[in-house]
Amino acid sequence: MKTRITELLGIKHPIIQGGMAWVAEHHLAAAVSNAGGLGLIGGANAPGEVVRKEIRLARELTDKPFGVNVMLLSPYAEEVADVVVEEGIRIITTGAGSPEKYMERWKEAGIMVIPVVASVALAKRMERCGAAAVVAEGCESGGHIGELTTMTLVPQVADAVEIPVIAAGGIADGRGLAAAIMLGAAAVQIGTRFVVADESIASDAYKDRIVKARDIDSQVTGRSHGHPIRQLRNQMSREYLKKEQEGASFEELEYMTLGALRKAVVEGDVVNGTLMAGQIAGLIDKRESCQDIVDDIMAGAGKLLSGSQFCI
Ligand code: TUI
Repeated sequence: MKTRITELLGIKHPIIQGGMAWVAEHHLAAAVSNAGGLGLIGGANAPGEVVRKEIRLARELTDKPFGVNVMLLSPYAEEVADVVVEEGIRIITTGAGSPEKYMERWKEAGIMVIPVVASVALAKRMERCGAAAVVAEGCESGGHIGELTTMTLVPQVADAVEIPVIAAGGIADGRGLAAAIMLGAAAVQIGTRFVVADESIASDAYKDRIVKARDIDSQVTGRSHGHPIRQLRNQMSREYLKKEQEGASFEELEYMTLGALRKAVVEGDVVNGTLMAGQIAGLIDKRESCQDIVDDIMAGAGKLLSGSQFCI
């Protein structure tokens, strides 16, 4: 399936892996790229030198294009912004903010910048300052989210900008890809389904929670202080919400979740860890390789879209 995004990024399939903190490291990124999608290394809260190492390790595992996600709330965002240039990265996505202050630096280095946006206003601003595309991410996504759903955000962003739009949030199969194309997107970004991939280093316990999740098993914490995070319900999310309802300060809540994502992903602590995952977790019922995931999505979408005028 050729779209404006497959042509722009030089990839076979219009599937981009989310830049998930702790999960999106070199094994997963390389496996998604080798499967014909675009793998991403998630910079998350990692120092620049850690990201540099991840980039070099990914290069040993794939000769296909892959990118780096720069998480703009990271205390290391500035040094990661330099590392991606020094390492010759060609594709950057950004999350959790506006990358305006890095745009000139990245564009001068010939990098395609693809900001994740949660509103039409930010999408337009990103187009004006030279973004190559945008990811329009709905609040069905796991992790840090905006307000709008994918169904409402994607067509409004697609109408507002000329650059290609990548849909994210609530997409895990061929139906999701086909629907995204119908809404005006030229590709999808997928997170939760790749967390359970064989090549994902996420703990068995984390993967099991996603595979067993039902439709209603995610909830959003942190709305009261403006950092909403979608995750699967567990003791941690319940305690957090209770404290939040009791009016706990931002600092107290932050302290509570310090290192909690690592606990879930790396240590497999699904009781005290933060189990970031999207609403589509209920649809995901097995572990498989990235190649099988990509092939399944493409086969499903191919059937639905055959003869469609929406692909190029
Ligand atoms: O960034 C994400 N998802 C994430 S980042 C993350 S790590 C984290 N840890 C603690 C606190 C916060 C994050 C876990 N999940 N997705 C991309 C995304 N970006 N979703 C929403 C946004 C967004 C929201 C508002 C981007 C820009 C924005 O406004 C910026 C502006 O200046 O208008």
